[in-house]
This record gives sequence, C-alpha cells and structure tokens, in this order.
Amino acid sequence: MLIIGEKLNSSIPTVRQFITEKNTAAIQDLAKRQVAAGADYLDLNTAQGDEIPNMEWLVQTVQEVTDVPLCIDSTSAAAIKKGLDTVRGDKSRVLINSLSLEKNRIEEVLPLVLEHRCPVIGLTLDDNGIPKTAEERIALSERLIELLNQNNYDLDRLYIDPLVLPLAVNHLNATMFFKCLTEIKRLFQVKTVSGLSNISYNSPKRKIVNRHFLTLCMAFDMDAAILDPLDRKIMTSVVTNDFLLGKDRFGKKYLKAYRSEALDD
Ligand code: THG
Repeated sequence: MLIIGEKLNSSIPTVRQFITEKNTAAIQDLAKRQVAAGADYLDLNTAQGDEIPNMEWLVQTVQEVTDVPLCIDSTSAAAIKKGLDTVRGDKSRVLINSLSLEKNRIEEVLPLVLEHRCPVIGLTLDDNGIPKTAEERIALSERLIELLNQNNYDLDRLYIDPLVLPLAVNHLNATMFFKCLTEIKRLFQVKTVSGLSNISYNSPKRKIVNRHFLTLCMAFDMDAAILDPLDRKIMTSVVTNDFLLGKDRFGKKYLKAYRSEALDD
C-alpha cells in the first residue's frame, strides 16, 4: 500500500508552531524521519495560519532534504497553485489533495490538475456536502470520473477518497466505507485512498480503532493511506498486511523491516 505521511500538517499544534516560527531543522527532521519510516509521499498542509506564504516556505524547506514526491493538501486553489509553482523538478509528480465536485474546486483546482497532469485525490463531496449513503458516494465518484475522462485525464492517476465519518456518530460508518471501497473498484477500476483517523473521532483509545480499521481497509483493497509513519505499530500493520495479502514477494519488505527492527509486536 502507498503511504502518504501526514505529519507536516498545521492542524497538529507542534507542527503549526514549527511552521509559524519557520523552524527549518524541526520540519526537515519530520520530513526525513517520515521518509526513513517508509512514506512514499509527504502530505503538506498549512491551512492553519498564513496558508499561501507558509505553503511556499514548507515546500522549499522539505525539498531541501528529500526528493520524495509531495502531496499538496488544501481546499484553497491558490495554496495548491503556490505549492505547484514552488516545487522544483517534475510537477507531474505532485499529488493534489484534493479535487471534489464542489463548484469552486471544479473551476479552480481541476485546471491545475489538467495543466500539470498530476495525480489527484478526488473526494466524494459536492456543494450539498458529504452524502450519507454509499450509493450516493458511488454516484459522485462516477460523476468525478466522467468529468476527468471528458478532459482526457489518465484515470490511473486518480485516487478516490470516499471520506470516513466517525463510528461514534453511526455504528455502520465503517461498513459503509468498506462498501464504497469495494464498489468503486468493481465499477470503475480506479484507486482508493483514505485519511483513516476520522473513524475513531470521539472513541477512546483511538489508535486501536485506527489500526484495525486500516487492516480492514487493506483487506478491501484500498490502495493508499494518509497516516503517521512514525507510529511503529501502524507501520507494522501495513508491512504485515502487505505480506499477508500477497503484495510483498518473498516477504522481502517484511524481512527488511524485521532486520531493521522496525516491527513492533
Ligand atoms: N482525506 C484527505 N486528506 C486529508 C484527510 C482525509 N488530509 C487531512 C487529514 N484527513 C489527514 N491528515 C492528518 C494529519 C494529522 C492527524 C490526523 C490526520 C493527527 N496526527 C496526530 C499527530 O501526529 O500528533 C496523531 C497521529 C497518531 O495517531 O499517531 O491527528 O481524510 N484526502
């Protein structure tokens, strides 16, 4: 499974402070440690604070220490554009997080995706909000796919995020999500992604719920996850599940993780 490291997010109070203070060493340390722990992408979010200049600084600061591709995480097209403009090297490697069927995102974010042919996360969300049922989310996925297809976008680069809602709000929110994962892949053959941690909102011992939810999502063939790669237990689950699900030939990655003492039982 593809790992998108979530730590460089201004919603985390310590990280917000690092960004505000322009603490280059602390940010670069978080970037390097996530990559060392197995992150395939680094998510960058500066929504809390002076978003656009902070995005410019964060992209520059992170790219000084790693070549791992970036995931630009913002609801603001202007912040995404600033991130893209600042990235050095191949802009078509940037994962745009995110597009949705909200009118302003279609008008402002879609052109950026198409201009640079970036991979993109598509949220099952429109101007009416997040639909309650799996059927409605699948219908929104279909509309998003049609929209991208009409614009000759390579659908292999699309990751649909069916958006997790807390189990504490409805005890069927996880099973509804699994249905979305299954049906989106069966009907459209596109990739899926999730930010996971919303599932445990308002439940005790959140890490247990997040970790077991991740395992189940992997069994339902989810392709990517936005998570904390510095959490040894969740990364142990990722590596072990890939091994069990036939995605780790000869157990090469599992054994490598074992030898580097990354596995936590
Ligand atoms: N979908 C998409 N993008 C998203 C989300 C999503 N971006 C934002 C968010 N959800 C995913 N990112 C985060 C970032 C940080 C935390 C949670 C989600 C967080 N981190 C704590 C920390 O690092 O201190 C705790 C981490 C832990 O449990 O170990 O809370 O759903 N497309």
